[in-house]
Amino acid sequence: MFKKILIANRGEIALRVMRACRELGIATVAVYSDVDRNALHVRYADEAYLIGPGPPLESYLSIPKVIKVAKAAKADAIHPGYGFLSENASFADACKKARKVFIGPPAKAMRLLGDKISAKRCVGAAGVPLVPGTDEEVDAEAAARIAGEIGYPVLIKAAAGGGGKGIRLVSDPDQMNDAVRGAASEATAAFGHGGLFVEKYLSPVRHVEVQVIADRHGNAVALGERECSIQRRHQKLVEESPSVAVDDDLRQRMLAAAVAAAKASNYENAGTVEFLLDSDKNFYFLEVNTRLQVEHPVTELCTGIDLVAEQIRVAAGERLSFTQEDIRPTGHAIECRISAEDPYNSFMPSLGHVDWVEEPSGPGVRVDSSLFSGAEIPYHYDPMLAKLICWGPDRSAAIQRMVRALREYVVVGIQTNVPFHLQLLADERFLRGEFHTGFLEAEFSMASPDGQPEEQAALLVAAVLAHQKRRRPPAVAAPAGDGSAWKAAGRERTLENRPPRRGWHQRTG
Ligand code: MV4
Repeated sequence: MFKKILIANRGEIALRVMRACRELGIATVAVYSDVDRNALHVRYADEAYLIGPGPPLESYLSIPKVIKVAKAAKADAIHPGYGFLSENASFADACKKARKVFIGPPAKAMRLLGDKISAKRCVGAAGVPLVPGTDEEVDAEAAARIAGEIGYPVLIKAAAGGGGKGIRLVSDPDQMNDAVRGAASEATAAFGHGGLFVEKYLSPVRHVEVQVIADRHGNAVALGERECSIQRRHQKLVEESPSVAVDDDLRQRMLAAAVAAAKASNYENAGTVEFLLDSDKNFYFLEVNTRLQVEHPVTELCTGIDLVAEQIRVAAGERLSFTQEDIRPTGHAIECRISAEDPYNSFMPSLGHVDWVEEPSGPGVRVDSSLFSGAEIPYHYDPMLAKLICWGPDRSAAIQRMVRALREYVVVGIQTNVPFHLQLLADERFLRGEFHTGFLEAEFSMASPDGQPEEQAALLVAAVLAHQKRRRPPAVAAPAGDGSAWKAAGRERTLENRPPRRGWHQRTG
């Protein structure tokens, strides 16, 4: 087993990985940028090295800098977390060259699956259903011919793409030339490769993904599905497992397809096989994410498996500690991504100083967080600060627990999207499980802070007043420890001064 692991990441995921290392008795090495000097992952690690300024290209994305620290600190292996270098096959090569184990799939599998065209060809050949379209690169002429055959609307997608970049919707032949030109230039700019393919545009669809993990001894196991349709501009906001749309028969087929995709690509380590699921319960392979994902805790809470510990073990050459038959997911788990974004202001990033934080806890609640009182939220990185994950015996118990936990969240100094989550979790369609990938953008609108629908013109004045109230910097609730702040805020109650007709348990704030 490894003695020391370098974690080439920051924020909550760096902490998550280090916690697994510590439980396994493995020493941890952090890397950090200037603006992360006081970050939690730096304090948690056994050793930490400054690697450069805030912009990711000069720090967390710099392969030479990360490799240099790994060598100097004598780390045996490198865990890339998600984002940054996690899906960079050249980084996996660089690790190998420096004789550091990359905790992830082989570079060859990363390259095969990173190209969506070769991924479709490989996974399709294993019998997994594909969206009607091409598994070959197309130009505008070929795209128009194929679209004529499968019927409009179609999507033009970048082979090097993923996560929504380099995609164009084409509803009729007139739009084809512009769409192909636009997608190709966007893909070239973003990925350095402008190859395109065509697919029938399926709508409405759900986004359902299957967690897999494989060892280097030919064992591959599927750990259940996650429903990820609650997203906005390709950013997931809420994930849950199991999916309300997946019954036992469908699950068995989707999990078998995911294992077939892993085996066909000679996959090793943790990965996620993404599918689209239509309203007739047909599923179609989309792509494979060759990393640990943000939403992995949802699967951990239902299966009891520590995915990061398992990633480390299989990267060290061990066999998976379980078989497919051992996996019996129990209950229901939901994750809300907590980010520094103002849901009342089109999810604008809300950066700066965090004056005070109190995070939820209690039965069935997990908080994977990089927040602390006094934290600075830098501008250079993703605004996701924490993940709140709740488990319950069934979906409604998990949701009730999540509502309870969200109400416990206190973050003073910056805006967070907690109010969005509370409103979503009260939405009838969400509660019935009736949603698709277009739900948030097409069917959900954020109410104003006092709970009134924003679009009601008659309430404009009230909304503006509420807005101004919200904008005023909140009083810092940092208690002095002797209750004086509470008393000064006029919130201290005794039996004598108790206001009439207000129950003790009634919220006063
Ligand atoms: C699709 C699709 C409908 N039909 N492909 C968007 C990101 C990329 N990874 C795949 N995406 C989609 N591909 C076909 N043939 C709809 C989407 C899509 C989507 C997929 C997953 C999660 C959120 C999404 C939001 C909008 C569109």
